[in-house]
Amino acid sequence: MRLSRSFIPTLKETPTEAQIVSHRLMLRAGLIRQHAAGIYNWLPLGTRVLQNIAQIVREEQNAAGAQEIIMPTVQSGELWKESGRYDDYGPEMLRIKDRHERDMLYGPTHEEVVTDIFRNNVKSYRDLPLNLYQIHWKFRDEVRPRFGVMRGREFLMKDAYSFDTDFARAKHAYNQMFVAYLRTFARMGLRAIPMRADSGPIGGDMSHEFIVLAETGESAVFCHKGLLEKPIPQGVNYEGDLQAIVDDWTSLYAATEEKHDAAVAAKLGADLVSARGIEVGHIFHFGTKYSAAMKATVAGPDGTNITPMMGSYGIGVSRLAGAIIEASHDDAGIIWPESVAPYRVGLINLKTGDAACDAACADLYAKLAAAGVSVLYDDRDERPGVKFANMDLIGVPWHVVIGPKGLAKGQIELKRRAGGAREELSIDAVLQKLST
Ligand code: 5CA
Repeated sequence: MRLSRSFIPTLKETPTEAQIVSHRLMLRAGLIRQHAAGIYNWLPLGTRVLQNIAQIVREEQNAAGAQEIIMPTVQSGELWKESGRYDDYGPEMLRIKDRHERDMLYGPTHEEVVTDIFRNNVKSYRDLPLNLYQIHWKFRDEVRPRFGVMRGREFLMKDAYSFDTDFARAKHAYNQMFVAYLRTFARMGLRAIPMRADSGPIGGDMSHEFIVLAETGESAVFCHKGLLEKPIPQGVNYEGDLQAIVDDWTSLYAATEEKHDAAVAAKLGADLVSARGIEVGHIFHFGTKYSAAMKATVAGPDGTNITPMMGSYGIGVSRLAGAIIEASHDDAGIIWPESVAPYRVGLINLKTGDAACDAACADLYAKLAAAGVSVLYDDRDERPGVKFANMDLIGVPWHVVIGPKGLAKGQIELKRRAGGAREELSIDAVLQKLST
């Protein structure tokens, strides 16, 4: 993409309404714009990041055996009356009447809808296990939307729902998501620590929140420092027994404020980390809470009905964009991990209008595109300082700088955004390095 043609409305001034760095940088780098309290437009750069995050989530869900679907955002209130949550959910639920005065709502979560799909379409125990997920918009009329996309009212969530015939199998489904989550967040350059958590309005008694430690996090959290270094599981066989991996992670103390036991934690002494954290994922096992209330059953091997055991598994996809920036930025701007960066390379033409610079940039731009590398090419007629500052703010991982002096010697500059290391290389060497 040529910067001269792109819609990336960056801001020079620090927006005063933004209290935390990720919100400031998302506004300044032109990723998002607020539409109403807690409701955002995602501009081209933000959209690319959101899609990259969603794609990692999708790949890891698929690897763990979950299947993607898309459920409606606007739901019928009738289902929620069946589960008993229509009245319980309270003012966080955006309630809507259609033209026939029927109770509708904008979905804050989808346990009822997925259980309805299940009861209408799954008839036999042979069709289990089943795990269905979607990556879709939710609305929760939060009392205090704040920190930009971190606590929005409309937000993008990955929500998965598992169905199993008995507790042992449901535990396996829970473990599959537990391990998939460790891998998902690690691929985004984040260390998310699973912590014992309250299940809140979703219900159930087995629940973990995945927490990224950050000073600006909304919750106080406590954990054993060993969890900060534990290796992420590789080459996982999701059909095999995952209990040992889960036990390895859960045997060390980790709890959110609600589940914190100060007496137990005190025994950890210097190994205890007390910090603040951002909840990027939350998994729940809640047994037959929804399947029983909504009369979802399948025929068992002997013909008698089985009420399936369920779990639900959420990831805050839009919140992650903010969490990644909280974890990876400096005074100059965002430092995107390669896996989620809106572009991999930022190409800076130091002297737009100079025939040699223009030709070299156009040539490298075309060759990188042909190699499948995404490039943001700053071809504007601007001062070098403006271009450097802008590319640092946007935070793409690699900056290639082409100017008349270097070009005369056959050299261009390659800079790593993270750490700032620079090298002088030939155009071919840069092409080779960035194409692998
Ligand atoms: N049905 C379950 C799991 S599918 C559920 O709704 N879980 S949740 O309430 O914990 O939300 C899942 C994830 O969505 C959270 O871990 C968090 O990362 C994200 N999330 C929740 N509320 C918001 C919000 N207001 N703004 C941005 N992200 C949010």
